[in-house]
Amino acid sequence: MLLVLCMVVPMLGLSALAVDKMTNDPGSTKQWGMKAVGMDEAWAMGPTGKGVKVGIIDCGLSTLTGDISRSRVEAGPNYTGSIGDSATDIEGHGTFVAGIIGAEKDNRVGIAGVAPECDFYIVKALSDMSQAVYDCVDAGCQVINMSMGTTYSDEALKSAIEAAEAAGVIVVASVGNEGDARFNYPAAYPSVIGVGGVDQNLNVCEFSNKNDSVFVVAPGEKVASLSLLPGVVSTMDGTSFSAPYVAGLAALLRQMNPSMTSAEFQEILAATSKDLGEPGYDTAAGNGLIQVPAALKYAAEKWGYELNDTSAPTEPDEPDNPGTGWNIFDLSWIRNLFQSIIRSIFKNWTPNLTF
Ligand SMILES: [Ca+2]
Ligand SMILES: [Ca+2]
Repeated sequence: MLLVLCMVVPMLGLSALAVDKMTNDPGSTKQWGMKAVGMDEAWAMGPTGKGVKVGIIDCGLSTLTGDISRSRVEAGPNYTGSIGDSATDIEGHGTFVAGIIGAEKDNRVGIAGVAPECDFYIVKALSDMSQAVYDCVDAGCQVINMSMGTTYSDEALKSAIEAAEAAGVIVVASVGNEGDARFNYPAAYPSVIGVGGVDQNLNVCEFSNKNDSVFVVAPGEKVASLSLLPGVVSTMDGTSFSAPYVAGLAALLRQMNPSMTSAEFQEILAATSKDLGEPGYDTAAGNGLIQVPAALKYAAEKWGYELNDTSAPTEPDEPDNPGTGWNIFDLSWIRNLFQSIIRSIFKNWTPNLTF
């Protein structure tokens, strides 16, 4: 089976447009994509993906980045033959995808993801997509992200996707980077949310495939996320990195309503995404660019869910450098304690101890 991860070879040179700092994560100013989908507002609205298990079928997830704690990651099967279990990654694609979905927010490391408190179930698979889908369903995933595709339909994969739909699991997939009208599977199956990419000017990326498998678009160029180097944020291009924004949104909505179906998710996306290009649905931008605050509000209204009131004035953020006064980062009390213990042990004959 010919299968490609939906990434574009990174181009050196232009860097992403900087945006205002939205969180205390150092890569925040590179996260133009989070701003474009409204996360600067949505992070304060309440849902964080807590309690929702997101399956990622990819090349693994490295927990050495320091921005997705090991306790959030369940390692599923590894079908790739690469070393390590599924909670490792030597290529970086899966880790980058996971960061967009759910990197921890305001922990002063890396970036912030759409659903910063979701749980992850990782299957390392690059050719056994259908088995990996069954694994995610069996593991109780509510959402599956597949930033990959193959250009011909395969009965086994089709059946697996149907089984996921029957089990109420929402599958999100990238539409592919050939830049033409060809279909990629699983994105082109009707129950799967196919996601294309836009650049920083909200134009549909040239490489993003254009056909009726495109349900919505999300940032796909110079997308910032976690590299394999701890603490280092990099930027990448590809519809691989658009799908995880939508998977993250699915996790937020699934927290609000654990029984949301794929059809309901499609209804919410179609009603709340920002139309781009030709008026109405088109095969380049689908129903438009996802808008997370509008989607959460629409869903809250639909389900009678109470979101945080973000119109109320909020407390100013804690400054990055704590000022004068007591703070937990001042460890001089430990030094003082040790000094007094050592002094009491050595009594009067160690007057010149210094720390
Ligand atoms: Ca972070
Ligand atoms: Ca349009």
